[in-house]
Amino acid sequence: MNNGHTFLNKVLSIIKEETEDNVPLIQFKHPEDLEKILDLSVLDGVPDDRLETIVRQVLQYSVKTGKPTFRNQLYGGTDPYSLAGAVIAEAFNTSQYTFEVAPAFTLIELEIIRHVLHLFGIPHGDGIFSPGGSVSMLYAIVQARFQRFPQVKREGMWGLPRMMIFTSEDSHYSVLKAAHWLGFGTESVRMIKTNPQGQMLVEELDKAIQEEVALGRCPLMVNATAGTTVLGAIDDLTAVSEVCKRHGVWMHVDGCWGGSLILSEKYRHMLAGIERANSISWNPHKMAGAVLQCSLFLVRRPALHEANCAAATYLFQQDKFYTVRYDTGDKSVQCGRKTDAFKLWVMWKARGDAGLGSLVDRTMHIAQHCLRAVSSRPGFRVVSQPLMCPNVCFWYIPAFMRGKEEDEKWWGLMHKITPKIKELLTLSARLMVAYTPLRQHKNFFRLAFTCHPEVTTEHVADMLEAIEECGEM
Ligand code: ABU
Repeated sequence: MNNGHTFLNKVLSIIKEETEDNVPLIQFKHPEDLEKILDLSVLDGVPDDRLETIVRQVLQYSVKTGKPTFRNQLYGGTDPYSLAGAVIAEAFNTSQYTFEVAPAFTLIELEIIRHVLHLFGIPHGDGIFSPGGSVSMLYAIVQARFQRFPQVKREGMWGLPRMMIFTSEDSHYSVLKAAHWLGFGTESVRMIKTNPQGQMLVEELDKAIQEEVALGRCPLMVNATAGTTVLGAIDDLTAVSEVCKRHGVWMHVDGCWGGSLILSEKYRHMLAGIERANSISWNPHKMAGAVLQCSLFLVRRPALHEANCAAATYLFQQDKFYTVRYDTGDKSVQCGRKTDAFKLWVMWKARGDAGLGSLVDRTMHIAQHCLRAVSSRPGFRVVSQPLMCPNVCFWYIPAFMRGKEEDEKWWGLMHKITPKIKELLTLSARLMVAYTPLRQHKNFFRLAFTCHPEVTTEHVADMLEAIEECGEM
């Protein structure tokens, strides 16, 4: 007989068994083949023992993102305390909109926001957990627009001047998506050139703003990046802030990736100038190892409620029996909202500032080690240095291509070889690593390191050896 509770009790042991050390990183199957293997149809119910077999199969073909060799994205190596928080948060299944349904979780979110605002140097601001960096980008633009044109909330964009957003060519694509979604149009985004390390050219930014003003347009927001997705570049935030101040433009810092450096006494100087921002986004689910999704949007001027509230009377009644300012949900664009702060709070509570800081230090140390190894190993060529975040980007040049003229044909081949090596690495389950072209650069690898205490320098050596071996097949 089926019993959901008995099934639930088994789940932790299933997860443990399916993520044992001897389980491969991935058993890759092409979608058409995987579709045939998995019993996906939900038309007819199945007995619990059959369900267990199917669930185990799902896990068998899922990527084990906690393994040191999962270096495919900017997350991986989940913090066990955060995972404990996530399990509890899911089990208690509540929404973060009102104090009455999430009393302790509400106070926890407020405490984390208070602490994080303090760390970023904007102690009088406000914040909200959002579903990810792209939604935080929407928040940033909405806040910038509301501060400049508060009537936009009632009247929309009718009658407003054409507003422009500035961001670097290496910045995250969420700027373009947000420009579309919010009615600016992607042509209202000015992409500013970067230097070879991936930092926005601040003189170009200044020039672009002046050009837009001369055209009668309204420069609304500059998005500076602290940790670009590929190279991990951190814009010169102080210089950007001066340009923003001179032109009266909102400064947002997309610190989704690099924002975690704020946890480290040794590396937080890399974020100098972030305390001048009007708004900041930070994803602890990336470098810091919190469970997805755990993402924060912070704003200097506490106008989140004013900008976003819709005052639904069935939910945010003003005559409740407790202090209604603890009903924080109307600051959000969401109605139902997960208790994501708890996943961060549990790990922070267990590790403290110092513990999280040393995890970041260790991560940067491993990345520096990897960069040195890549720089000195035959066949490897670094794309960009010095490191600002723990991203190590490089090409692997197979032996037969070395010492040849690096003309267009040569680079054309390099462009094809990098994804081929990735395919071999994935199929052999030795390493999952990202690759990408960037600006004039043909496809190269990005090894990004996150706060994963089990990743060692030996793992780094194994990863490079795996790339080498697959590159010579
Ligand atoms: N913001 C998305 C990052 C994607 C990646 O992990 O490369």
